[in-house]
Amino acid sequence: MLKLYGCGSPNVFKVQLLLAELGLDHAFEAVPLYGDALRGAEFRALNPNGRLPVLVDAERQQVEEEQSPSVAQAGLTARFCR
Ligand SMILES: N[C@@H](CCC(=O)N[C@@H](CS)C(=O)NCC(=O)O)C(=O)O
Repeated sequence: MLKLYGCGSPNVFKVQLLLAELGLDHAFEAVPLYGDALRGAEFRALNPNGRLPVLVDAERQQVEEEQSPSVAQAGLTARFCR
């Protein structure tokens, strides 16, 4: 199961759009862009850069995306577009 951590930003929206285009079910967890959430240990364990979006694949137990929508696009299309 994919889980996207995001906020209402264009970078997050690009990943949401890609997931929709690929027809991939995913959970979404809203993370406040401002405040301490991105600096907390729990979030830093997901993404040491402390930035959104983050896409986690629970089955693979790894963070798929933590840098840019283009990285996410490359990773997701490589895995799911066959
Ligand atoms: N290179 C990343 C940048 C991600 C990014 O800057 N995310 C913003 C939200 S759109 C963020 O998390 N900002 C919080 C911060 O910089 O503290 C991408 O293109 O997705």
